[in-house]
Amino acid sequence: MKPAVNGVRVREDVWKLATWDDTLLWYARAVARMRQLPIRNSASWRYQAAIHAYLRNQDPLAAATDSLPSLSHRRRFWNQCQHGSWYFLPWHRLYLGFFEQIVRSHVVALGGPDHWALPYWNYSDEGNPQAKLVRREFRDASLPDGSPNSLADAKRGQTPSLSQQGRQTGDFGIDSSDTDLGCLLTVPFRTGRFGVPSGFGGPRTGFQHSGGVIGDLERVPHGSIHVAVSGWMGAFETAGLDPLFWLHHANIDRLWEVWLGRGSQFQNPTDPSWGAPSGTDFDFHDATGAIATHTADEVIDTTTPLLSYRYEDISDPLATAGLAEEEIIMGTGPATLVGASEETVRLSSSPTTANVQIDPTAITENLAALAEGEPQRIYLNMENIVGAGKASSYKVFVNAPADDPEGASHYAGLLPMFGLAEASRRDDPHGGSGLTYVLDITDAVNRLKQRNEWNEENLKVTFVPKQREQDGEGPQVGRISLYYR
Ligand SMILES: [Cu+2]
Repeated sequence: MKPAVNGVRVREDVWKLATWDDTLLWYARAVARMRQLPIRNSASWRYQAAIHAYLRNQDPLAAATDSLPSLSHRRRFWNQCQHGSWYFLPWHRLYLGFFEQIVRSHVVALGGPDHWALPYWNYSDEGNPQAKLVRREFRDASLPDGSPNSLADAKRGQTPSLSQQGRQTGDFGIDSSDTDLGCLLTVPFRTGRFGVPSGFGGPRTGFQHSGGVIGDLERVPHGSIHVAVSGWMGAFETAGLDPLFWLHHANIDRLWEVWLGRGSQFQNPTDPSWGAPSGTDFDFHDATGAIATHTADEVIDTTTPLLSYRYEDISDPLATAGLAEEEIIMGTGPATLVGASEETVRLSSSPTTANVQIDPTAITENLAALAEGEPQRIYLNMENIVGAGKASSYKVFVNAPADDPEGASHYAGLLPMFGLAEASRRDDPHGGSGLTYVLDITDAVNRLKQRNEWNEENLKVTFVPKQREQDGEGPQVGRISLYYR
């Protein structure tokens, strides 16, 4: 555990800690204490998870003796997590900040150090061959002193075999499609236009649980890691019950700092409804149980007394890979719909292919409307995806031949279905419009053109499930559309 400097604590890379470092040992002790507190207590483990989402009939820790807070209290403080929204990053930053403060108060009450800070899990670290594994401190049945290990007390794994393998080796099947940062760090915070990717931080929305177009960071690695770890991590209402959730989100929060640090062109929204004291209020409880209300503009600097942390490492992974490109790659011209699927598409546990008719005239018209020298970019939209059941991830391929549905040169991106059931429930605070994803497929299309595998009038889209053992019906994609800009 690194010391605090001027009251600013250090969130450390979990893979750089020694086995059962104090950071992990005190986390385990505090979680065990929090698990003992009743769900009504805002400093309890279950209350903290319920802030993200809570469904009584999905609560794996529900007990007949539970006494829930009042309905009005739950409406204000529970089911608050922000997804498909430009509030995704600031809301989760505050959520983690107060969680960290609460854990620390338990650590101190148990006799531990008051510079305890949440570690982060950098599964995208190319320099660490173990980066994608879950550390043994989250799997061991007991602490070094023999007492039960609360960090291992969670349900994980996409399938029974992955669950068992993961428990033994830490390998839950996370691969580079889940952790690849791709062009994530080269996109602007948001673009706010239909048909184009919603940017690094998510689209402009009101305060909302889910429903908007999923931002690039929220898709991969955020959603993909939720789905890959699966179990409690695989659904909004149980995610916060897994001690790993908080290390995952610390890394997502860290990537925000990495992105901002890449250059002055990487900027947070300046819109007052996002970044001003008059912006949307987020309500939490601090470690004393007092109500704490804050806005996005208060969390931009993590070193102020409100948050008082910094990350051990926010170096630019693109610079390390010799790929420092300072260009922001989304254009500003008009987005043009050039084609859409005729019917809904039902995904399943085997590859599914759908066709999108393209209107070549619309592509030419879009090109003419672009500014001189502005490159035309191509966006594949998967709109209003709905479904129930366990979330899985689908790999998307364009114009893949039937005998090689997963050829690397046809790969367009990953669709993690994290939040699918939540976004599909009409009777829920989560919406009913489903998930909408947008992939930038410009590079994939250019590769196809070079190999003469591009068809001006038809696009073939193939969805390959990452986990084949899933059962039941897969999600339904409302419409697949193609936009040029
Ligand atoms: Cu999350």
